[in-house]
Amino acid sequence: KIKSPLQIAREKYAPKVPAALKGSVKVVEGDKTQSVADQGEIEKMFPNTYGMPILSFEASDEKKNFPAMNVGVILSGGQAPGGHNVISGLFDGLKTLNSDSKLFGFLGGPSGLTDNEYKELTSDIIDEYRNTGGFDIIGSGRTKLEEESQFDQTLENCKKLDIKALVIIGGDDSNTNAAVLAEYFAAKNAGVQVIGVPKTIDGDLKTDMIETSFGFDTACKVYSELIGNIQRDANSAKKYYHFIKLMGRSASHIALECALQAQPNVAIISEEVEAKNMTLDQVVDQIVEVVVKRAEKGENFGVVLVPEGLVEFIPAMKALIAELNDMLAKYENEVNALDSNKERREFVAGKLSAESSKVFTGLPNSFANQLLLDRDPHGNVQVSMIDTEQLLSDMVKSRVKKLKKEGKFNGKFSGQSHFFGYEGRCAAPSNFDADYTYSLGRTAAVLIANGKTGYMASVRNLTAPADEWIAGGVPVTMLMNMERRHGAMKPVIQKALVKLDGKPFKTFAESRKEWGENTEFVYPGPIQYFGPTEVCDQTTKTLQLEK
Ligand code: FBP
Repeated sequence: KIKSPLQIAREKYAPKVPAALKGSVKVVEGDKTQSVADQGEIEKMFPNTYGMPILSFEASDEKKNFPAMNVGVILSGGQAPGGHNVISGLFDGLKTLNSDSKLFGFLGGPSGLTDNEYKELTSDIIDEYRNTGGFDIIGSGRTKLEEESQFDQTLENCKKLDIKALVIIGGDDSNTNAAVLAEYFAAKNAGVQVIGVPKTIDGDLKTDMIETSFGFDTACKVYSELIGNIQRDANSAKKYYHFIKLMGRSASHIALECALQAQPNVAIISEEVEAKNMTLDQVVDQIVEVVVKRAEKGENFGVVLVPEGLVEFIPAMKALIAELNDMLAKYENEVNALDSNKERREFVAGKLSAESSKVFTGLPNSFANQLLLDRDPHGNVQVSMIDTEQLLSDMVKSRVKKLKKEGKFNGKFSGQSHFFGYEGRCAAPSNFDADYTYSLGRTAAVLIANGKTGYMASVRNLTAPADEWIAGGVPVTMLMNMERRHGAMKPVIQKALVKLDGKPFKTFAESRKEWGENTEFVYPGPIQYFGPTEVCDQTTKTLQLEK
């Protein structure tokens, strides 16, 4: 196999870990916990795993002997840089505790567990993937594990391999499933523990105890590099407005972080749009205002960042999408049986409330069609398939055309649209993500060896040097609340959205006027893996500001 010189050099990188993980570990129990909301209902649904204490690890002199154990691992959902290091950290952690322990990787995501598709991960395989991006070591998938028959099948397959614990590396939905599975196994006294690991580039799986999900750092750095490059191109040619949609299915953490890094002219933050009860037209107005101001200075170019999840945060669109989700779940067969998009749109419009029907029929057809696309297995709209950046560019274009006719705009407007998503999800992890994920893997091994279940591996104090990071575990039920999914109320991990009173957003809001009217672009450049620590080991601006 041919490897790039960087790949070869990166193989030798030894990830940094918290001091407590360097030798024997003492597990210290903190306070008992509660779910973030709906405590009564969540407690009833998780009688065996609700309320467990927070755990933190301390270095210890006591040498303990742990029996050999077989452990299974899956990667779930969208790729995020560092997944391979979670697995290599888990592998090294298990082998350190007992060299006869074995690690099995279930293939292709959660379906590997039910279909019993697996491979043993040996040191030869692990060594090939250290510090690399991607999830290709065992693959990933989005199958939802929620039926009891799937749980029983999983248990049967674990028993065949004498597996004592499963590690589920996933986002909010997958960790929700991990909690449900942990509770099911605990209730049955099945003898299989379940540990989650917080993954997603979206950065929306976080609390005080889970300061960031892995992959967010690397993905934002890749996108910020590209945004910087486009900004320099825009500033050189001075003829285009670039509309860049950034991944992040729901929260706008990625858009906000990239804005803080690159200082574009406009960055829409969905959470603000929702809080201010804005319409799509008002979002467009905001952009047009910047375009007009810049034109007055002769600057007919710029960069606009658009979060992927925007449409779901515009209140009227949100109401429409919620109705569509429930309705498409109910009439799935009828809608699928129709031959043309036109028929589908008409059928759907007839089933919506009067208000939503008006919003739906007022949308451009191509955009309305995109709202009817298949939901993902968790019942979410697949926002990465909706061209919001193009919609906004088109709407700005027609608005400035009108202003020109009225004599209120003297400049030029020409839009280009881009979508940055997949190009960031499998990048070679930054030093931060390589260190953080390896530490999370080592943490998961300690949680397992100490008999814990229903916990998410947690490594915090992340703006300090890795040596001072605090490793431990957080009960997954602590992050849960009740939400409507597929037309029914379900216990799920609450998504962490951008806080409008938080320092990252406030910092952005204080500067955006200047960034809009002037050209104050910053060019972050590519991720550096070797070199001075201020270049190579910086965390995200979000983490630094949230500290
Ligand atoms: P996860 O929440 O599973 O980590 O996935 C995040 C994400 O990258 C979103 O930003 C994006 O909307 C979605 O995955 C795209 O999914 P797919 O890979 O199925 O197209």
